[in-house]
Amino acid sequence: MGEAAGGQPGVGRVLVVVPTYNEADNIADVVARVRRAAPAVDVLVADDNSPDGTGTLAEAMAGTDAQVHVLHRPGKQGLGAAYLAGFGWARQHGYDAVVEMDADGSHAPEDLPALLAAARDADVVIGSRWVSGARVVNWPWRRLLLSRCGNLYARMALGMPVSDATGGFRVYRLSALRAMRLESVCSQGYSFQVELSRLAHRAGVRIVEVPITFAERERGASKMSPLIVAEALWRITTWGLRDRRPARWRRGHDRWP
Ligand SMILES: Nc1nc2c(ncn2[C@@H]2O[C@H](COP(=O)(O)OP(=O)(O)OP(=O)(O)O)[C@@H](O)[C@H]2O)c(=O)[nH]1
Ligand SMILES: [Mg+2]
Repeated sequence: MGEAAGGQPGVGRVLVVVPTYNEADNIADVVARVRRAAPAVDVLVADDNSPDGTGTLAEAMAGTDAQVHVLHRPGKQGLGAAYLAGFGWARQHGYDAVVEMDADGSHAPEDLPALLAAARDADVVIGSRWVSGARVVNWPWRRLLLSRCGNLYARMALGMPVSDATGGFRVYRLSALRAMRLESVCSQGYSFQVELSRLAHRAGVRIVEVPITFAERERGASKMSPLIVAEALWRITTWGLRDRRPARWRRGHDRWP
């Protein structure tokens, strides 16, 4: 392991997990920016065998920087599966916290120090687009509307005091992930972020939101699809209805801890 000794003050050893699928135009830049912005943290690129060679590019970076690692996965299995594999890797390698971050430049690595500073006094830090001080740059109005409505619906259906439950720039302490019982996670796409918000809220861990600057991707193609939106809608509705049922009607892991 090449991580800087001592890790992040007040947080410990931190691993930034970057899931990738066809991000060859972005991955080198984003990893370099993370390393500059937060030199004490390590990076794990979780690549789903991208046809454009993202995994090979990441491997080359890992060859010259002992704080960069690559998890090669057999094929495209969705964001949630890539993150769960990355979290498992972090656990096996003794990290104290993981960061979720997109590879497409939407999440600015330069915001990472603020997220890590907030993690000193929190179990989960959400980089939020919808709290005071945040900025959203170059997003088409349709995406803005989808995000605002999606978050409003998630907050109402699930009763969570979280402004940006769909965002994917976050810090989780490993202790929080253990308390959240990730074995119940079923999301494939972006509802993964809502599902983890819900599990964190239910586990009673300390959640804080920190304003970020979110920018539309400049290079490469979005993996967002109507199917992904439909999955999120369906799952949020199902969880919302399930959470409202009396405890004696719920099965197994759906009970409150
Ligand atoms: N490993 C892996 N990564 C994925 C998969 N789907 C998306 N990603 C990555 O997850 C991150 C977010 O995906 P994006 O396509 O940017 O999705 P988005 O940010 O919701 O959509 P845009 O705003 O349109 O970019 C990026 O780093 C993707 O490369 C997948 O199936 N497997
Ligand atoms: Mg994106």
